[in-house]
Amino acid sequence: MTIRRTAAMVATFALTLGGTIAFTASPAAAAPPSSCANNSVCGYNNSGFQTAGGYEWVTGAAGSCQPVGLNDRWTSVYNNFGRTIRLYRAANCSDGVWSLASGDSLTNMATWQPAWNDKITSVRLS
Ligand SMILES: [Ca+2]
Repeated sequence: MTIRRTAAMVATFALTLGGTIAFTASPAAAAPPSSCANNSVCGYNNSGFQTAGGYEWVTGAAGSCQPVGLNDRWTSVYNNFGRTIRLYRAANCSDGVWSLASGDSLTNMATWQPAWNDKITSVRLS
C-alpha cells in the first residue's frame, strides 16, 4: 500500500509540473500544502497540515465515495481535488456531511468542531 501510494504521488507531481501554466492562469485560493498532491483530498492526523504524525491523500473518480486510510484520525484537511468534496464520519459516505469547496481547508478540527475531529471515515469526491 505504501509503495503504491508513493508511486502515485510521483506521477501526480510530474503532472503538476507539466500543468503549471494552466494552473496559474486561473484564480486560486491559498496555496495547498506542499505535501498535498493535485487532484486529491489530503488529511492529516495533526493540525495545520503537519506531516509528522501521519497524513494521506485520497483520490479517485469524480462522484466516487472513497474510504479514509487514517480512519478517525484526520484533524486538518485540504481539498486539492479541484471540485467540492464532502466529508463523512462513517463508511460508505454516511453519518453527517461537511462540504469543502475546491481550495478550501480545515486547519484544526479539534477547535473548529470537536464533533468532527478524529471522526472522518469516508470522502465523497463530488
Ligand atoms: Ca488527529
